[in-house]
Amino acid sequence: MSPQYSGQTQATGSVFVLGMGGTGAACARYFAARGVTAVFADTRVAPPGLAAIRAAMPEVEMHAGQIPLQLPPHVAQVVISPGVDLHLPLLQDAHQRGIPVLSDIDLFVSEATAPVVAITGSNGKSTVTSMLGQMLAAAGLRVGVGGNLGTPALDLLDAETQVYVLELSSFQLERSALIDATAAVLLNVSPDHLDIHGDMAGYTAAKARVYAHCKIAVLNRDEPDLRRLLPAGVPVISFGLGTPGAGEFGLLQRADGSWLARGDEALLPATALKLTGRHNISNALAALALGAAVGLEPTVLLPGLQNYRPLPHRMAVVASRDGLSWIDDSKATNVGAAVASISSLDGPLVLIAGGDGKGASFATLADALRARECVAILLGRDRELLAAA
Ligand code: UMA
Ligand code: ADP
Repeated sequence: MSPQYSGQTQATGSVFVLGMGGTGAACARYFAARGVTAVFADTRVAPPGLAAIRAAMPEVEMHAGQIPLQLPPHVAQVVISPGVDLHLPLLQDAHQRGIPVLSDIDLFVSEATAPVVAITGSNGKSTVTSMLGQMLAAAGLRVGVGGNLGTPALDLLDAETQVYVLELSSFQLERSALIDATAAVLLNVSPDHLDIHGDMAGYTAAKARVYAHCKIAVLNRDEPDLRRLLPAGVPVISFGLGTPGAGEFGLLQRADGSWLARGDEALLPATALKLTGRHNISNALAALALGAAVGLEPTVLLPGLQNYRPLPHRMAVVASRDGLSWIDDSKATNVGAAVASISSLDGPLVLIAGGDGKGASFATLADALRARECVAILLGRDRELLAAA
C-alpha cells in the first residue's frame, strides 16, 4: 500500500507513530516540541527507542509487542517508520478511513526551509552523502547530514542550516509521498532487499520515487536504464566515468592521467582522491553534480572532496604486510557492492564472504571471481548458495 496524502502534514488530532526505533524516537521529540499528542506502537516487545520516546513524552500511550488492528478514533495522521510492515491491518484501517499515512521524511521535507539533497541507490549512498556533506561544510556552509545514514531526518531540522543532505533507503522512499528535494539522485540500481520488495520492479519503483517531485535530477550516465525513471521535463545534470559533454560531470583522459571534469574543464586528478576503486570516482562525480544542482561551483567543493576519507568498513585497509593487504569492505552487503569492490582490486584474492543474500542471485559475483586467482571462505546463512554459485 502506498502512502496516502491529503494535503496537510500538521495533524489536528493525535498522531499514531508506527515503529519505536530511532525514527520513532525522533518523531517523539518532534511532536513533543510542537505540542502534538501521539500514540506509539511496535511489534517488538522491547523496541530500542522506548526509553527515548518516554523521555520526550512521559505520559505517552505505547503498545510494545503488538500493533493494534485499528486506529483509535482521535487519530488524524499515521507516521510509519522504515522497518514497519506495509501490510498491517492498522494501515488498511487508515486507508479505508482516509487518514493520511506519512513517513518521517515527509514531515521533514514539509518543514525544512533550506534546500534538500536526496540521495538513494543500491550502493554508494552513505559514501556520497557523507562526501557531499564534507564538501559543503568545507565550503563554509552549515549543513545537516543524515537520514538512513544514521541521524533520523527530523533530528536534523534547524533554522540555521543552509543545506540538508539526506541518504534515503528504498524503505523510506516507499513510505513517503511528498519528497520535493532541490536535487535528487538515484546512484545505481542492482538487486537488494528483494526479500522485502518482492522483485526488481518493486524495488526499482521504490527507489525511483526519489525523483518524483525533485527540482533538479542528477543522473548516472553509466546506468542508461535509469533515464526512463525521470519525470518528464525535469532539468538533469549527469555524471559518469566517460568523457563529459557540456555541463556534464565525467572523466577527461589527459597525457598526465584521468581528471574529474565538468565539460572540458579539468577539476581534479583522479589520483588526488584518498579513495580506492572506480566506483568511488563515480561517487565523487555524483557528489560534484549534486553540489552543482544546489548552485555551488565545483571549485569551492574540491577541498572537501580531496580530503574525504572512506567511512569505516568501506574498502578500509586494515593492515598491509609483505605485499599482502587486509581490506574490510563488510558494508558490501549486496552482490553489486561486492562486485564493484572486487573489480577495483588487482592480484590474487582471498575473499571472506557470507551472510544473507536477501533473495538475490549470486551469478554476477561468481562471474567477477571466475577469471581470477581466488580462494573464497564462505560463511553465514547463505554460504551453501554462495558455494554453489
Ligand atoms: N521492526 C519490527 N517491528 C516493528 C518495527 C520495526 O520488527 O514494529 C524491525 C524492522 O523490521 C527493522 C528494525 O525493527 O528490522 C528497525 O526498524 P525501524 O523502522 O524501527 O528502524 P529505525 O531504528 O527507525 O532505523 C531506521 C533505519 N532502519 C531501517 O530501515 C531498517 C536506519 O537505517 C536509519 O539509520 C534510521 O531509520 C534513521 O533514518 C539502517 C539500515 O539498516 C542503518 N537501513 C537499511 C540499509 O541501509 O540497508 C535500509
Ligand atoms: P550504501 O550506503 O548504499 O550501502 P556505502 O557508501 O555504505 O553504500 O558503500 C557500501 C559498499 O558498496 C562499499 O563498501 C562498496 O563495496 C560498494 N560501493 C560504494 N559505492 C559504490 C558504487 N557507486 N557502485 C557500486 N558499489 C559501490
